[in-house]
Amino acid sequence: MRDDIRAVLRGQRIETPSWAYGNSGTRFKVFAQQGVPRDPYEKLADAAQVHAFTGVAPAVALHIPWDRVDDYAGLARYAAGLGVEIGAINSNVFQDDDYRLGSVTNPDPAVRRKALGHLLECVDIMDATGSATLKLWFSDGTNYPGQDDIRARQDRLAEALAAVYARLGDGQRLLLEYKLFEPAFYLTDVPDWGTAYAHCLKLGDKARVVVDTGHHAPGTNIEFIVAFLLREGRLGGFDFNSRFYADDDLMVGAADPFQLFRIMYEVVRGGGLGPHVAFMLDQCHNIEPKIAGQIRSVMNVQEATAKALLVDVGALAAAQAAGDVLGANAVLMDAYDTDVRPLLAEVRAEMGLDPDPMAAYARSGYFEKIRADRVGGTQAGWGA
Ligand code: AOS
Ligand code: ZN
Ligand code: ZN
Repeated sequence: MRDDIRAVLRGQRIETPSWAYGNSGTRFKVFAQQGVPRDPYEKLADAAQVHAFTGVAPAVALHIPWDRVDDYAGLARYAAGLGVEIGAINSNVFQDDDYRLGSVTNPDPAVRRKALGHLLECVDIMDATGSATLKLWFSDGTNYPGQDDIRARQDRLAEALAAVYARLGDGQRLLLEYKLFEPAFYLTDVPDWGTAYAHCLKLGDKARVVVDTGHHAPGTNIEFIVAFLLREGRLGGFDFNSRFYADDDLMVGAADPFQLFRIMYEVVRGGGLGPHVAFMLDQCHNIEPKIAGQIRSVMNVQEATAKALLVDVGALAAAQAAGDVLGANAVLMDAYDTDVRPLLAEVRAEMGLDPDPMAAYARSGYFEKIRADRVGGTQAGWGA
């Protein structure tokens, strides 16, 4: 197997979310699991296990206020001591009663000021933790036609984004996430990549679009969006997860590994495998064990990446140029149909890791230890 492919796989970087380690559920039920973290420090400790067994998950996304602490610089030092670092700072302007009619697009200027204040606080936390990325997702929208003025809400959104953008320091950037619907059911203020892209273009080069794979209408060609944004230099990252129906937040690669491969092929094709694109997981493990679920998810991304790297680009270009429809498709499918698990096992061995992260984690006794040590673990704050 080519050395360059192995090197890329060794250098891959997948960020796990702090909220994946806490209890989560749906609006019907949150099933509490044993041993879940009681505070952000314990979430980092769990994330460090995912990195220890995969070698490619060195960053942990935080969510404010779910991960609120007194000393963020201290939290970052604690992370470093565990061998991980703080990744994207995720803002939360969706959980207060004040946000019933929206946050930065709310018709009430006082609510808008409050929401902006939180977003700016998140940049302070980036300064303290050394995080380079602010991830913005707005639940803002309306439930009924006529409820509010669509254009005015776009104006308010643009105003808030400009204020946040102006606060970013050197080396910091803003990722704007879009979502088709939910919690708003009629209109969402950032419903699609085009809206996010247009706002990012106006803001400047430090603003990029983040693609959450669960945030599209069924049948949407997500790899097209990825190809387009990469071509324009505006793909900031991914929130990876799987969906069967809506924003299911299941393990990435579980519902449609072929789609994940197609996305990763466009990432490779567009030069997106690098630090300028953040490969984040945005998942909730409602019924399956959380740390093992994260390890499995990281491995699923690795497998899709390995297959994407295996595409014979020369043969593909030749078939495409010749108009050989079936030949071109066969080149892509050959890569997808390759069993890359032996290759990844070798890559892990080269990194000094156990070739089978799931089994190694299970053998480690970590879960048994946290189950005994941690009593009264907390809910992630999500999906209740
Ligand atoms: C919400 O649906 C989005 O996917 C968010 O990215 C995310 O789940 C939330 O911001 C958690 O912090
Ligand atoms: Zn997301
Ligand atoms: Zn989501």
